[in-house]
Amino acid sequence: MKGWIGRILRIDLTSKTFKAESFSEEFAHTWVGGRGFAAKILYDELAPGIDPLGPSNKFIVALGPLSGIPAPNTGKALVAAKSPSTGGYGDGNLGTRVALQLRKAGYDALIVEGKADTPTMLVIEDDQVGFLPADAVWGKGTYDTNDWIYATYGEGVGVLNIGQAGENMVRYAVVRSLEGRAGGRTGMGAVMGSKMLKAIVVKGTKPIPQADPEGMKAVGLRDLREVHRIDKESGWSIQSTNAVLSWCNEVAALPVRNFRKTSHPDAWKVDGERLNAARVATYGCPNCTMHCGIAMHDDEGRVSELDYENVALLGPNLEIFDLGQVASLNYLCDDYGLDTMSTGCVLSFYADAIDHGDTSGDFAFGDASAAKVLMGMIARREGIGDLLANGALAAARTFGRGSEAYAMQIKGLEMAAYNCKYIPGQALALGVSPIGAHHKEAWIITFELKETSRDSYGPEKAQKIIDLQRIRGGLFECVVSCRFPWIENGWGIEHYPHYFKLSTGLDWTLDDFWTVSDRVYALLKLFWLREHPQTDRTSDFPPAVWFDPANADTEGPIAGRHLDYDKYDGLLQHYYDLRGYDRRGIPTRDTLHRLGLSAEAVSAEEFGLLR
Ligand code: PTT
Ligand code: SF4
Repeated sequence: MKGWIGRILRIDLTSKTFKAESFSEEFAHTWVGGRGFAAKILYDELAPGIDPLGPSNKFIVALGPLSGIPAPNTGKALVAAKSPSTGGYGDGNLGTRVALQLRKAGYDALIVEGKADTPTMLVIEDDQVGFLPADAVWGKGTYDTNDWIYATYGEGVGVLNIGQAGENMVRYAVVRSLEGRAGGRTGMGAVMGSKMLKAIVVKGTKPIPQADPEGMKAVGLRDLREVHRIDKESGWSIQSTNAVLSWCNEVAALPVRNFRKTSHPDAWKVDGERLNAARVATYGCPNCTMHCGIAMHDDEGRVSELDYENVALLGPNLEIFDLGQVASLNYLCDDYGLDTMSTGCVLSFYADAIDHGDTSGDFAFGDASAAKVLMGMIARREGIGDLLANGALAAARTFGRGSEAYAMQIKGLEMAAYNCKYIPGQALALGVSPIGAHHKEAWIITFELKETSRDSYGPEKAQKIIDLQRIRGGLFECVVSCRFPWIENGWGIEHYPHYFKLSTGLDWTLDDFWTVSDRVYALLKLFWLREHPQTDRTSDFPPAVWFDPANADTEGPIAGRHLDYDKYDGLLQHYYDLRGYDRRGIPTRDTLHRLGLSAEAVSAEEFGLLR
């Protein structure tokens, strides 16, 4: 087999044993890699109803046939498990040298099972796996942990690690990699923590088998240079992801004050121009020539790397417009290993609930000092932090009094930084994301506002979401490569089947990838249904507040407007029809058979899930 190594490393933390397992060509061709591998393994191997924070959950690092090869932006890895924040399948994609080192060690994926009885660090060096004590770094933040690992094993190793939030099983704890950023906003850091797994260190020395290594090198190096040239020409990396902040403010799509407002006159203070002006360093993932990570000094002089999502949800969403303070909140999230996005939404929900008298507490919008204290309490699960560590939905269910309506989450995962009060297509894209309210699956907002009408609930939006899901949540998450060259700099999607051919020798069309993508999405739906048998289409709805006339803007471009419940329901139905799902949003028997999921259909029948 070329392109894939054909081996998965399975590690049991309970018995401190490991083994390499082979997989078939058929498995590789059916699931490709990354999300495809992780979804299939978790669906097959996890018993329904297991506790995501118990020893029966499995933590997976999955790579794809493009991981680590010399093609643009291939230094990414997918981390996956049953999600402690949604109870469904969860994953995240982060830049890390592990993407290269694990493949060079001879594996396409890693499955970590069981639970260690003391804090543990896994050290994988080619065929060897060490189970080492992690006492020296347990209780420490991700920066100190990473420094300690680099000092011990050298700077070239791949590292995934967690901070105090992961150790204390905060349900939105991330996995960190200082060679990239943070991944697994669906609580993958908490899953590592539940296994007492502080870090994974990987070093490999073997070549990655490729069908045409010389061709790959020539094309890949040429394209790495070309992507760099295009990026310099477009100037995208000057402001990187935060370029979108001023646009969102302009078009009334910015989350402000727990998404109550859609713009703010002070938003310019935290926009891409200000971030670029404050830049003290530029970071990039391995194998990348776009280097989009902009870092600045926070108000305490620490270096903090900021993206749009982090700025919008820790800044305007909390009504904090001092970039140094936002950088400081971001730094703390990175160090504790908290997801910036969920943390921003949980804190804004808490401030809103106090404001509305639905709970009491000492926190208000605009109070950066109190936000910092609360973050520490969440990471350590102290006081009110223990409840907030379970996420906005759990807190709302405790506060009651109708506060669930403004807990900004879908399926239990807190909202991405797009205020869709009156953006039906993007609201649907977040609603039908299989992992909860993450923008990674479909970012339709620019198409919606620039190429169609904001007022439309037409099927063209449902189709566009599927088109984007196939590329973003399907192709990029399965071959495992960063999507930014394509999305931000227009690097043609047709390059990817070409890289795939050079790597695997297979002559696939984009349609072949769309089939794999549809298969993976259908399987994720079955996974969701198995864990939530009472599910209905309302699990694909955004929070009630977006439908509430009382919450409509009072001024600006969308004054008096809000989402229409029945029309949203109609748009959702277009999406189900196009995907071949039933009225509950579950793939029909015919769809499952068409996608080659007959075996999964049988098991779904056994669980009584199909109607
Ligand atoms: C991603 C989510 C994002 S998406 C951001 S900013 W973004 C936040 N970053 C965080 C952070 O930083 N620190 C922290 N403690 N928590 C954070 N939570 C948030 O996590 C990310 C880039 C970005 S920056 C994006 S959009 C693209 N995402 C990709 C993706 O999902 N798949 C893919 N094939 N390519 C992608 N390219 C881009 O990568 P999650 P990363 Mg992360 C400091 O993984 O769980 O999906 O959360 O991946 O290495 O951090 O790179 O405006
Ligand atoms: Fe990482 Fe940004 Fe490069 Fe993508 S474009 S690989 S997120 S540095």
